Amino acid sequence: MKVKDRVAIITGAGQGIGKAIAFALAREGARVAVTDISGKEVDTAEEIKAFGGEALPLRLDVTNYLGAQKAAKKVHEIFGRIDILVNNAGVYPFKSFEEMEEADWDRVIEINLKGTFNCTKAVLPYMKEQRYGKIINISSIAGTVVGFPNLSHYCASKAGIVGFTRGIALEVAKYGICVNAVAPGPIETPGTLAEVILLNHEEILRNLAESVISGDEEKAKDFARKALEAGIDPLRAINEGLMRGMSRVGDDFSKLKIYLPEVMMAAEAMKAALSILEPAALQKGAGALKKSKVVIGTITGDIHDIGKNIVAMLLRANGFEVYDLGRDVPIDDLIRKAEEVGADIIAASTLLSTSMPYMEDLISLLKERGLRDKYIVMVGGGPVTREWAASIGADGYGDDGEEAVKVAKELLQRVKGK
Ligand code: B12
Repeated sequence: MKVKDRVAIITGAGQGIGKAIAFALAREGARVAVTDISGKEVDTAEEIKAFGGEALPLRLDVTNYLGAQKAAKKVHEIFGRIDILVNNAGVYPFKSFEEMEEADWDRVIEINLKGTFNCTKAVLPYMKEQRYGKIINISSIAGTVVGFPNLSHYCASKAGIVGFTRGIALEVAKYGICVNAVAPGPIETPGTLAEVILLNHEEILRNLAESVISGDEEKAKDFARKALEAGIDPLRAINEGLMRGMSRVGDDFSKLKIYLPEVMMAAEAMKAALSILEPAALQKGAGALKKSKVVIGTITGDIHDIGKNIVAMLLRANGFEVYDLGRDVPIDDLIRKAEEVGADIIAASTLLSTSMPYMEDLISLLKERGLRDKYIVMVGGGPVTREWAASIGADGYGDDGEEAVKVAKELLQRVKGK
């Protein structure tokens, strides 16, 4: 199509596809009216003018029919005709159908579908009088070929555009007006990228949590990899993904909604994901601190080690040299290892109230052997509280892995001047 000196209106031309179309037409010599609701139409027009094109920026909310009429009138007054209309303005807010409110649905239909009606109606008298016009409606493969999850309103609007195009094309052909629709596939634009990134991150974190809840090791590994690929901080994947799932498992277990086998499966799934996230977390934090040594273990009688492993991992990620003795560790072993490696900190974890007294025993034994002042003792885990930790004379406590690291660093500086 030769477009030199033709006058084109492009809606939603502030960015993405609309902006690209405006540029393409202007490059071919068309005079373009670039409209948008965002204010970015001014930038588009400036950029077009900068390479010698002719552009008129117009603020337009396509859902407002009177506004569309005014815009068409202005374009006609300034350029003397309207040859081309590209109905491009559209939104695509990702939302599952279950979460979708009536207002979400209405907004997408109003902008994408009714906006197309409004602008077409507004330019028609001019095109009819000229007995010439090209109207191009931007549909999508989402309205013609495939469905997209979390975009049912968008799919409906784009399918509506196709139906509208087919109907009106037959009515106005007699005036020399040609109406068509194009249905692009996914195109990387600033708008789609922002939505996709947000959606991806949330989706990945949700899937990580779900993989733990359902005890699905393969899914856990798969989404741990996806989290890294999508650029999610591994610690965020652990805290906002895996831990969220594990806390739900804990709740369900205490309410007897699930039983031990399910908890074991959840634990395995969490470990599988951690095996992928841990190296990435370590890589990120490596070398952040001058070497200090920590001996850590889950104390006598307790085999819970997920929380302890996370604490150990975060300490490593922050530059500590960590000696992890595993689970169900006798207090004597903790002390012996600390002596052997010249540790700064002994860290004990437990999730069982029945194992908590061994933490107190650890401190008594250190005193008995005249070693109490040699080591910083930190305790933590489900039933352990700050108050209880203080009451047994521990030096530090942490609610979670991040606090454990923070407290370890503070204590090292305060007590050992490191
Ligand atoms: C997973 C799990 C298991 C798994 C453990 C797998 C594994 N390898 O760890 C399995 C299925 C094996 C298991 C077994 C049992 N479990 Co269990 N289990 C859980 C569950 C659901 C989640 C624990 C978990 O991993 N949480 C996630 C981690 C990341 O959190 P966290 O451990 O709290 O760690 C964080 C902080 O506490 C802190 N932290 C942890 N350690 C340390 C250390 C230091 C120094 C510091 C500073 C901080 C710190 O940082 C961590 C990271 O942010 C909890 C319920 C719950 N809501 O906690 C029950 C729970 C701990 N289990 C419980 C019980 C009773 C058992 C069994 C006795 C059941 C049975 N009848 O056999 C056995 C234990 C047998 C034994 N001898 O140890 C009870 C404990 C009750 C109590 N207070 O004593 C709980 C609370 C469930 C309940 N509501 O009844 N369990």
